[in-house]
Amino acid sequence: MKEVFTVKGMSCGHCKNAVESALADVDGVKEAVVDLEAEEVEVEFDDSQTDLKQLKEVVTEEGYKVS
Ligand SMILES: [Cu+2]
Repeated sequence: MKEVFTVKGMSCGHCKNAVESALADVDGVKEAVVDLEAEEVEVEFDDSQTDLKQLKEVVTEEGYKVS
């Protein structure tokens, strides 16, 4: 499935890469794409292996704010 959520605090390409690679490391995640301008991340994942709550936690652990 595909979900989009807001991530606050991403300011540059480094932040984009940090969020994308942290999400891509989660089992079940197929793709994570950050839109810096929109402050959003779109994640495609297998919901039998992970869920939105876990994905948001991973982003929070990287130091960014989710909503
Ligand atoms: Cu940055």
